[in-house]
This record gives sequence, structure tokens and C-alpha cells, in this order.
Amino acid sequence: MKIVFLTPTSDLRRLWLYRLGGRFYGHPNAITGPLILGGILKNAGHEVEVYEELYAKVNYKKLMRDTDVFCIYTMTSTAKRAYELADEIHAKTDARVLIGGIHASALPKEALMHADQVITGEGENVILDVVEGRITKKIVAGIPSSNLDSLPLPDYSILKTPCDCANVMTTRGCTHCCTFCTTSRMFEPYRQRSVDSVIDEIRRYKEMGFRYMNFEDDNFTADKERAKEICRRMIAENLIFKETFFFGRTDMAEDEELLDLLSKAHLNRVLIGIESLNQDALDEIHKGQRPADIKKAAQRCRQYKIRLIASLVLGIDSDTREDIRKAVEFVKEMDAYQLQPAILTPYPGTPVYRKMMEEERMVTGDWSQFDMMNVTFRPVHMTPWELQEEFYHAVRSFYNFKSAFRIGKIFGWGYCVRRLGLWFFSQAGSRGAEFAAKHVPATPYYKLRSLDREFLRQEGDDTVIHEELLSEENARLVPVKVKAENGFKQWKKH
Ligand code: B12
Ligand code: SF4
Repeated sequence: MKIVFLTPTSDLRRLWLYRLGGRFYGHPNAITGPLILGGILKNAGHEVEVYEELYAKVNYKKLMRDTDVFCIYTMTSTAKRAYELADEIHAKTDARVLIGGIHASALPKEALMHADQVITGEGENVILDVVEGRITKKIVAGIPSSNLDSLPLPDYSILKTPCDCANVMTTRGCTHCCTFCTTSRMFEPYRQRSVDSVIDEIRRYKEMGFRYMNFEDDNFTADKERAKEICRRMIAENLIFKETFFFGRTDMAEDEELLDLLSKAHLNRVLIGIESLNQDALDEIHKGQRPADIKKAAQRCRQYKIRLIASLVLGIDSDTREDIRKAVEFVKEMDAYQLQPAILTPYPGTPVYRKMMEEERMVTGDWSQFDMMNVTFRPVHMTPWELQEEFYHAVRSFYNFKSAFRIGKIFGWGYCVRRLGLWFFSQAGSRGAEFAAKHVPATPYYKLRSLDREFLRQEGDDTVIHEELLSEENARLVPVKVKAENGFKQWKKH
């Protein structure tokens, strides 16, 4: 059989300018699930190809001619596009469509409206039986493997779109359980691979000639001794890449030996969820960290020359506009390499989603807006558009000429040039959105701003949803119906 895996992306990200910017600012890297599942099918004798829309235009006309099974990955922001592709495939071919991934796992019945079968959770143990027709249930629950070493490694030979950076997952899940987080609920329980298997995988990518490698674990330093061991082996075997990114938490700064090893193994770019400097907000999202931890982590990253990408969550109920601005100022003062402001996004399957649904605070059901850059709910201390403005204020105040110069002095002038580019894009993007909000009624920004006025007019009425947003298209997507059927099975942790 010929099987094609598709990782879709939203309309904006398929524009050639966006793809070009992506190539300049990052290294194309793949979602690993389709490469693992595709590898399993290839080893069973099938012809398999994997395509990622984020990095290249896909020739669907050609693929639709000879493909027997399309397997489509979904995250929430790409679900709309995934369903559009699935419907088109069904309309034009006899091929079967399977849908999986993090969004379909939270809302399988919604995904099934567009697929022949939906696989929820981790797919390795069921994919072959589903594709070869031995499992015929419409919604198939994936079975998480207890021994991650037994799973095949991602097979990059089947990936047909650009990729310069290998992604390594040494664990699945997270030991924490923040209320907005999807991955800690999708990948349960927390599991680790052996250090030997991780090193074998890294060695393979080095031999394949990858110059960049990312650890995509939710929290690479959750087990500090294990992280140290991986770094020691990388250093001893010279498995060093030009740049290695990883996700960490502030607690990594408590261990200076770990920081030293991370730096020597060239794990030189870390994303840490600072989220907020307001203790009430940190407690509200169950972050389990204090502002003092954040300050220490920032200072130690600078000391060990690990470039810090500081992630903030904008719009937590306890945070006011002033709290958000204070956090942005703090990130500027500590010379973070990058600021990643993420608007709080109620992802299906999370406690935040359930809360917003119960309190009827969702303002859109258009999944393509759920990318952490658009407001999708009604915040407590500000109107939706004011929160959107805070997002633009954060990027504009962080990415400016002065900070580009400062970063150049600390990290090198190449970074200064990249920063200047980000300055240009953040100005152009946010000004464009603000213009659209005022003058272009067809855009979501305009809707968000008018929603704002609607709320102001109906002050005191917490339950209002703007009529325009309950248009036929949106009403279909507003996930009210799935509220009961979804069952929020992931809630067991709380
Ligand atoms: C690598 C990565 C990226 C990369 C590469 C993305 C790409 N090429 O499209 C980059 C950095 C570019 C990126 C970008 C974004 N990402 Co991202 N990303 C990840 C990350 C860290 C790892 C993915 C991975 O390899 N997982 C490990 C493997 C084992 O899991 P998996 O791929 O999900 O596969 C398993 C199952 O899903 C299932 N499965 C997978 N595919 C299929 C298909 C079928 C048919 C079936 C049956 C089963 C199945 O079986 C697999 C094996 O068990 C995840 C976090 C995570 N832990 O998953 C976030 C994550 C997926 N990203 C996320 C987000 C929000 C984004 C962005 C919107 C961020 C932004 N504002 O720009 C963009 C959108 C990009 C896009 N395509 O439109 C969120 C999605 C949340 C949600 N619920 O929707 C996640 C979960 C992180 C988070 N914050 O929680 N991302
Ligand atoms: S620490 Fe990060 S990965 Fe873990 S639950 Fe919180 S947000 Fe999710």
C-alpha cells in the first residue's frame, strides 16, 4: 500500500513569505510522530512518504492519484486545515483517511466527522493493525508503550519536505501538570528512555550529517542526573552540534554542575516557561515556581552562556495588564536572548479549557486561532482586544533597535542582525493586525475588536458571545457539544 503522512499548517503559515522567514530564523524540524509511525509501516513493507506543509508546498494532485491511505496529524491550530484536506481527499479519491495527533486525541468525535478512523494518544502499538484493516473500530485508543527503548526511532528517509535539524525525544510526558498544558496530558505517564538508546540516536544523526539537533522533551532537565549523563556521553564521544535547543524549567539553575555540562555539550539555547512574575498567577496555573527561582535561572543562564528564550503566558486570570508589562520589562532587563509571549490558549483536554467552557468565556471556535498568538477567550482583568494589544506591546517593546545592539554585544553581531529582522517583522506584523482590527471586517482581529465593544456595551453580562461569532461556520466549531462527550478523561490527575 502507499501511505502518506501529512502534517498540515494554517493558512498564514503556508504563505511563501512566512516559509521564507521560517527558513531564515529557524531550522526546519519535523514532528516526530509521523516519522516513527511511518517507519513502522515502511518496515512492514509499505511505501511511505511524510510531508510537512510548514516547510514546502505539497503537490496534492499528484499524491491523490496513487495513495491508498492518508494519515493526518493534528494540533489544535492545524485541525481546521487537517479537516479541509481530509474532506478534499474523500471528495476526490477512494483513499482512506486516518486522523491522529494531539487535537484529535482530545476531540476524537469531532475528528471522526472528517476521517474513516481516528487514533487517540500514542499510535505506535496500533497503527499497523489499523492500516492493514485488523482493527476496524472508528475511534481507536492508542496504547502508550511502557518501554520507550522498544519503539523504533524516527525514520528521516521517508520525509519529503526540508529538514535541517533532528528532533530527539528522550522522554514522554512531564512530571508537572500546569493547568494550560496539553502534552503532559497527552503523553501519560511520564517515561524515560535509557541513556544508551538516546546516545545511539544522537550518533545516528551525527553520521547523517545533521548540523543542528533539538531535545524536544517537555522538560529535558526533569531528571538532572540523567541529563548530566547524556551531556557527559555527548562530550566524551564528540556528539556535539552547532546548536542544540532544549526545554527546561527554572529548577535547572539550582545545579551548577548541570549548567556547566549543558554548556559544554553545546545545549546552548533553552526555552524556560517563566509565565508570570505574579505568585498568584503562578499558583493559579500550578506552575510550582517562585519569582525568585525565575531570577536565579535567568542570571545563571547568562553566567553559563546558555541563551534563554523566556516564555510568558499572557492573560492568566490573576494577571492584570500591569503584571504582564512588569514581566516583559523583567525579561528585557535580564538580557534574555528571545521573548516568547504566548497568549493563554484553552486547548481541548486541559483544565483551562474546561474552566472557560463552564464559565462560557470562549469567544471563538475557529481552531486556526488557537496558536497562542491570538486571543480566544474572555480574560478577567481586560477585554479580549486589550489582551491582544498586550501581545503586540510585548513583542514591540522587546524586539527593538536598542535590544538588538545589546544582544549583539553579548552574543555576537550575527545575532544582532537576526534581531533587527525580528524587530522589522514584529513591527510590521503587529501594526498590520492593528490596522486590520480597525479597517478590515473580514479578519479575526476586527471581530475581536468588535467583540470588545460588544462586551463594553453589555458590561456586567458575563455570558455574552458576540452574534457574529456564532455564524454557521463558527457555531459548528464552538465545542459546546463535545463538552460532555469528551469526558475530559485527562482530568484524573487533578
Ligand atoms: C517539534 C514541535 C514543533 C516544531 C515542528 C513543527 C512542525 N514541523 O510542524 C515547531 C517548532 C516548528 C513547532 C511549531 C508549532 N507548534 Co509545536 N511542537 C513540537 C513538539 C515540541 C514536539 C512534537 C513531537 O515530535 N512530539 C513527540 C511525538 C512522539 O509525538 P507526536 O508527534 O504527537 O506523535 C504521536 C501521536 O500524536 C500519534 N500521531 C502523530 N501523528 C499521527 C498521525 C496519525 C494519522 C495517527 C493515527 C497518529 C498520529 O502517534 C505518535 C507517536 O506516539 C510538540 C510537543 C510534544 N511533546 O509533542 C509541540 C506542539 C505540538 N506544538 C504546539 C504548538 C502550539 C505549535 C505552534 C502553533 C506554536 C506557534 N505559536 O508557532 C506551531 C505550529 C506549527 C504548525 N505546523 O503549524 C503545541 C500544540 C498544542 C495543541 N494542543 O494544539 C505542542 C503540543 C506544544 C505545546 N505548547 O503544548 N512545533
Ligand atoms: S512544566 Fe511545561 S511541559 Fe510540564 S506541565 Fe508545565 S507547561 Fe507542561
